[in-house]
Amino acid sequence: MKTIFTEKHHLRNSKTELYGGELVQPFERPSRAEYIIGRVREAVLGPIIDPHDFGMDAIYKVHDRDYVDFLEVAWEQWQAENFSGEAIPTTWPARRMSQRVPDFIEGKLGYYAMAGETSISEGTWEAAYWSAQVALTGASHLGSGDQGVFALCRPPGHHAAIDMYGGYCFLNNAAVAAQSLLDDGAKRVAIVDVDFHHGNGTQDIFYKRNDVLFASLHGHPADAFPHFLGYRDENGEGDGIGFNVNYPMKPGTGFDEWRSALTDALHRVNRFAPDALVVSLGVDTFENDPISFFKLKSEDFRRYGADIAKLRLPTLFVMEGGYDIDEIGVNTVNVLQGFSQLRQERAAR
Ligand code: Q9C
Ligand code: ZN
Repeated sequence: MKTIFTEKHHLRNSKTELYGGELVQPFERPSRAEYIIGRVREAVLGPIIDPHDFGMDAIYKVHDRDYVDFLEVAWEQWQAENFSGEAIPTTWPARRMSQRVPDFIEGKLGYYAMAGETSISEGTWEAAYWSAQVALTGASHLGSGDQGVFALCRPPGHHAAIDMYGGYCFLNNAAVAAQSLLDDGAKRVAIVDVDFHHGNGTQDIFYKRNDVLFASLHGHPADAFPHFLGYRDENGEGDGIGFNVNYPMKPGTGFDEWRSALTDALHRVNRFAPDALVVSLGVDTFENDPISFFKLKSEDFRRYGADIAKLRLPTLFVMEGGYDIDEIGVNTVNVLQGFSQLRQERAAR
């Protein structure tokens, strides 16, 4: 299996995350991708390929122009105010307040942020741009006949909505890739989000559409980030009714229960009969993840990788979260090996 990867992810190296009332070193840090690519090499998963630059068009297809414009200049505008730290929103357009876009950078940050933990820092836009190009390059390889491709995206994307960033995400890499598959001729694309957190951004982007089925397995919003989306009764709107499926689960959920939810999601994908599958691959479901509460073990990742392979769909894995740095490489590559090995066994018969 090919891995798409670039060292440009290092451009995202924020020094601060607002966590527990303190500014801490971000959980979403460059070493995450280093451990993953290290394990890809060690396990000899396959060739490692640089992203192609597909430009901005694919990004504008899933994000609003004014939002992308804001991301491109946010750090510059923040610096122009001579603030000493990184850019963090402090005020939001909450209930019964105006939804007009302010001019001043502090107002813009609040307008475009869905959460406050994620600081914007130097290089953030460039890293987010290349992360989206990694996903697009992965999609282009699926288009030319590969059965499974790994887009090692960083920063992650699934919390990024049509016009909002947060949860360590700026551009929705999985959504950008899914849309590009449709634009290249796919009639239907399914996205299965196995990150511990609800893929609120991906849900937002495709909520009114029936050409993308979105299914997300995640910590129940009553207990887990992003807190305000991801309930079971969110099934889509308009043409999209029936094409959004959420599986919220309680603290302490182990592999058996999680896998039943995945089995149900994969059945729905099968009935949807898509031309391709995008997996939002977060490994923060791991039992030792520092910010999550599911109990998957390293071997479980291999088992569910094989479950996904049984769909026999061209599959693009897009990296999302996972914060137990020590095991992030093993857990991620276990999914990919579980997928590839089952595919190869079936192909050999
Ligand atoms: N008490 C991704 O996995 N804050 N984003 C969590 C926990 C935000 C996670 C706080 C977590 C965002 C891509
Ligand atoms: Zn996550």
